[in-house]
Amino acid sequence: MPDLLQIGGITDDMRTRLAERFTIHQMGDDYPADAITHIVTNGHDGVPAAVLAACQNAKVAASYGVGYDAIDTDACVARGMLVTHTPDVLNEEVATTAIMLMLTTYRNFLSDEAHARSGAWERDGNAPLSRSADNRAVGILGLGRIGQAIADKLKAFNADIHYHTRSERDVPYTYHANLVDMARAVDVIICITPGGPATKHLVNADVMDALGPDGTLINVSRGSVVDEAALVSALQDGRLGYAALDVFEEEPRIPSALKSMSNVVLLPHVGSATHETRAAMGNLVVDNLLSHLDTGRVVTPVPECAHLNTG
Ligand code: NAP
Ligand code: 8YV
Repeated sequence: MPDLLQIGGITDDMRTRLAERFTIHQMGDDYPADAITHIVTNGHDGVPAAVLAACQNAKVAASYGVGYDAIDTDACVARGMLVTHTPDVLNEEVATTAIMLMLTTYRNFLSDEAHARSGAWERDGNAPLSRSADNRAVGILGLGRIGQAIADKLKAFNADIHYHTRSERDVPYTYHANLVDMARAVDVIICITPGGPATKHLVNADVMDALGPDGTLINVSRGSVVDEAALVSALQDGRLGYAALDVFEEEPRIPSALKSMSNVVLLPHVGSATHETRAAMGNLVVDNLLSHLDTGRVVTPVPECAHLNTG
């Protein structure tokens, strides 16, 4: 059987399917680098340069996640290696996470829940009023597969939808070629672009200042998209009102300043983390690897590698 290098964890279902067709080697153990033909990894661990250099016969790296900024696709393409990811199967879940972050921030549900649970309701009376999440102007930064699912779900809240991408799309929302202009026009920005150098610190102090003291920044994309130090300063100074974050610059580290702020909601990168969606992602990872064994082609190559997917 061909040799597969496993980087990071995989689910039991993935292991069961993969073990029927591959000899699985775990990174960290001694593994036969020259024999490795396939690699399974994830959006956090990527494929370290040392592994790429050692596994000269690897033909496919299949990643568990849609974002692949942790993988050097240029280096993979240069040596004819296919990289796959898991688009679409997680759109609805990640969009739901973004909407839940927006609702939680506007309606102050975390402190309301604490008010109920702690006995403060009986002791001190009603919880303070919150802000309505309905009828808001929402700016989506990155209107791709997940951004569109977020826009669809926002219809239920009668949102006035704006978006910023590099290329304008044929959609019934207000397009802004300039991100600061969009920030001035909306109440909330939801970040859902890819990570990597092209989007690093796209959301900077100017964007936060334009969003303003009543504005809310939601990030479900990658921590690198938001300048985290600038975010802490903007929230501390009151130049930005609220933030809700699923992703951080140095995961799993979250700056302690953010942890102490009551106008911030924090999640540990759980945008797609349900049993159902993770099972669908895992199946797609395995489908890619088995398809390559059977046909020489993969199911969902990243765009940079699509021209190599010829079988
Ligand atoms: P996608 O379909 O490729 O959409 C990406 C969108 O971002 C496109 O609309 C693209 O439009 C825009 N974009 C790219 N670069 C940009 C730039 N420099 N400035 C402005 N807009 C830019 O990707 P997707 O499937 O929706 O996934 C998006 C990202 O979400 C993933 O890459 C991943 O990092 C993140 N994600 C996070 C979680 C989580 O658990 N929190 C889960 C899944 C995904 P243009 O090309 O026209 O600019
Ligand atoms: C996962 C994600 O947490 O798909 C992505 O890009 O960020 C998440 O779905 C991650 O990739 C798991 O490896």
